[in-house]
Amino acid sequence: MSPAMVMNDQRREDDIPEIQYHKGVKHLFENGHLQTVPRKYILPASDRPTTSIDVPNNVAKQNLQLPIIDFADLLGPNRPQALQSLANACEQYGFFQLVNHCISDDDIKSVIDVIGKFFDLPFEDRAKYMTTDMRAPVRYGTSFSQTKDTVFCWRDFLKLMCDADYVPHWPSSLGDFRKVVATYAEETKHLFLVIMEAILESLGIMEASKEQKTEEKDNIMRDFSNGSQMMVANFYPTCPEPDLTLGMHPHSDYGFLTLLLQDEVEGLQIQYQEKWVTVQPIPNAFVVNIGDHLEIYSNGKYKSVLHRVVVNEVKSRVSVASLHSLPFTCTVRVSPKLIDEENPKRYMDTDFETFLAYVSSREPKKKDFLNSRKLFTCT
Ligand SMILES: O=C(O)CCC(=O)C(=O)O
Repeated sequence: MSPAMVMNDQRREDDIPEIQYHKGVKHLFENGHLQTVPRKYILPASDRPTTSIDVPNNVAKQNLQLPIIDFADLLGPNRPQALQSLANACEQYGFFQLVNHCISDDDIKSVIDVIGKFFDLPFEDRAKYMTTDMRAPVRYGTSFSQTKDTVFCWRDFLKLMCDADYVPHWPSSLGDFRKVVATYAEETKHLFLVIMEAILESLGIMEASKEQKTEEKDNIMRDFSNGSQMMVANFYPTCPEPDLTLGMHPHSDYGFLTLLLQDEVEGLQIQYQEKWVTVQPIPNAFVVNIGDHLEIYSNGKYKSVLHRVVVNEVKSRVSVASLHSLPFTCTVRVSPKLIDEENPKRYMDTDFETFLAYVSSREPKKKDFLNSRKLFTCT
């Protein structure tokens, strides 16, 4: 350890009572505790975002230009080419950026603003929504899994279940919060349904001609219409020593697709060709990624990809992820159309209860849950 590191370690604020960490990073920040990163957030050297050991090996210096899918092309005469680009993006990256969608810049600005206002509320007002109950319609919290993480993430979050029945539970003290977020939830659900239909077509679940509907496609699209949607708003405060910690640890998302809105501040990194690469924000575009459920449903053709969030010293960051899947009560299974002699069924059936039981029983790590559903080791 260098003399500078020893000095830094000596002045580290370690007399913070554990309970303070559970109030969130923003609260610590507001209470002036953050001249250095407290030990609670310091990752082992091998897991840090940049270390002198791993820079040449697994951290790419340049940002990654993800494939871009033009939403209008999915709906018009260019659909066949757009489907091909979509299939390539899903197979090669598990991520793409969606542009030219029908959500207005004003609606996007309003949702980022209103989420920012929530995080700006006095701690006591935010704290009303603090719970470790993963089924709560509204959940304010910190880190990734607050009850299980040994090292905390530099992130606070607000999770909202998005069924219309849940909206009356959402924060009410912020003027038009409910209206703005409910409108945004409906709009992202529409995007999800259009993209999901295109993905089914790209997988051969639905034939190229709209007239040739298949029963499987009709059933699953009906389930998606009634499906689960969870909104996760993330707030990453500025960090005095961003090389020691992460805003979010490497993870994959549990659902079929996640539609992520990020503000103009970089932070999202995805694993691509065994390197961590930064996703360059495009104003008002959605970063869309494959979740574990779609990896299962597609029998591993489209894979969920590990991603993480780095923080910085200069600017706080806000992102809003909209996670979509089947209804919480439905079983997720491999599509029978994607099983044959060459491609035997690779994943066990699963459901939301199994996922909750799994993540409640251990520290969530990387793609552990998905790996626990594999029937045999597959690439
Ligand atoms: O903030 C981001 O860019 C990513 C958020 C994320 O991965 C998540 O909410 O699961």
